[in-house]
Amino acid sequence: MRVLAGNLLPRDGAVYLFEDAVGARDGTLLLERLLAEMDWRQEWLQVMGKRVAVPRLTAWYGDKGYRYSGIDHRPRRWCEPLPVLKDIAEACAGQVFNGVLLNFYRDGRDSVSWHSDNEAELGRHPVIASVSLGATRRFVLKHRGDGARVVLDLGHGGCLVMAGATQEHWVHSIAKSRRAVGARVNLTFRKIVATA
Ligand SMILES: O=C(O)CCC(=O)C(=O)O
Repeated sequence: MRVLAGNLLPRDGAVYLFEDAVGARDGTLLLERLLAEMDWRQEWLQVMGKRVAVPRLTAWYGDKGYRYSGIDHRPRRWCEPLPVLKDIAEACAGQVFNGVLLNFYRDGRDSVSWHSDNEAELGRHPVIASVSLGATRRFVLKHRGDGARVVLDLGHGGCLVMAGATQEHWVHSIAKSRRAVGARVNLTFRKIVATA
């Protein structure tokens, strides 16, 4: 596996990108299965008193429930083809995970707004491995203090690992795109250490 240039953050955390963690052909087959077989949900948020659709579909599989962005994800049991992707994520991250949040970006109108993965259930300084399949999308990390940015294009088969103090000091997002962008599935493997 090729890791892109060591730690990609200048300070206050560690981010590594394994560009070819999943082979291109395997990745395409896995993507088709995930699109067809995962329990994709449209979640809703309350924003200033209004009910707003989360701009992507999501699914949560794991040993425990998970509260994310104010939404309670009931645990769904691990099922095919998740274990092979979990093995890859664990090999990249060097740690075991017990849950995965899947995001399905249907096209360029789907996105994820600025946030960090700093829920209490993940403990202090969580390691998160994020596998991307399908269309390339631009992932931006922004430092909470001085606004410094690190821009990464996450392509098919890549695995991004965020570790150390990354979630404490940096937020991340994927903006909407006006370009024609195909489907992308992202799997963020997490380790729930405590139930909230
Ligand atoms: O789609 C991605 O690469 C990022 C997903 C993400 O930020 C999250 O699930 O917390």
